[in-house]
Amino acid sequence: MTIRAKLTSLAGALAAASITLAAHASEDGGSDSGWSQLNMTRGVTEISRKIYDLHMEIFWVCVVIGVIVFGAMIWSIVNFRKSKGAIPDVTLVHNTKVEVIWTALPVVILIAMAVPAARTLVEIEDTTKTEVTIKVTGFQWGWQYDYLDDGVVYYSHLDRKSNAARELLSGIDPNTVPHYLLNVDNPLVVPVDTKVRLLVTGADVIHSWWVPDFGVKKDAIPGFVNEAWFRVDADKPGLYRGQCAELCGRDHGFMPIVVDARSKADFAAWLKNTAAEQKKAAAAAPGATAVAPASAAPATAAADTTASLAAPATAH
Ligand SMILES: [Cu+2]
Repeated sequence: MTIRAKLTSLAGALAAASITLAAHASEDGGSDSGWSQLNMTRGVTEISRKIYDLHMEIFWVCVVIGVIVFGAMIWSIVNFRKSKGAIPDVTLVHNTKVEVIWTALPVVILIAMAVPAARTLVEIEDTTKTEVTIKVTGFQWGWQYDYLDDGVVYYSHLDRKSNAARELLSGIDPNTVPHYLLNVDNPLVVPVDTKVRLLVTGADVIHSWWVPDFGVKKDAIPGFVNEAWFRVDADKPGLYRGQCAELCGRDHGFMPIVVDARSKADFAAWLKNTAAEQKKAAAAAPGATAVAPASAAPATAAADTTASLAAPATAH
């Protein structure tokens, strides 16, 4: 086969493949399947959309540059090849005019990209005027959410069904588990249309709190408090999912994040109820916080330990 014939058949195969893919994409249509899954999500916050738009802007700048540069290269290679009798043109070597153009043009392009990028970055970092503050602590392996102003604290772990199915030789088909490895027992509850600030830290190693729909990915580093914020669109309450995005040890893949965005009224009611429940539980079992260390005590303290362990159970 000649090179030309090979290239023709390769081009034909590529065209066929892209037509098939395009057909699939139009079949899927939806925003979270097909081609769109290859791209960033537009998300449900103003910032996530700004990040998306910025990403697309820069993407198209790169596409245009790529097409022009590779187009010029391929065109020159094909049209000025030796077999066509091309003779090297040495006038472009150290041509001041050309050098000025190919230095100035990239500078202009870079500045044009830096301006919108910096604007979005400044907005991402602006944690002023927040209405709800939640401390998020990553640990091996799960998350703790602490509503600093309301005294509500709880842990969020991988849900029981996923946890059972993921065990080696569990015999459970993961396809039968809804949202396998992406469900938690206690989601983070937040109000919509409210500027929620997260104070993100780590208890043991570095984790990263990542919810793509909010455009938030923040490292949870022991000894540091990182800030992030989001405001979910008023008309977009619902469940949003994410994962730990920093390899943090054996069960890194088993500490998903679920955010339950509720209407302001629902959130206020939930917060009030949960605060009251936690207060009641704490009052019923004043030694509850001592349970963990006590259970590790030597056998002589066994009777005492059993008593304090039993207390929180009766509270429910
Ligand atoms: Cu982690």
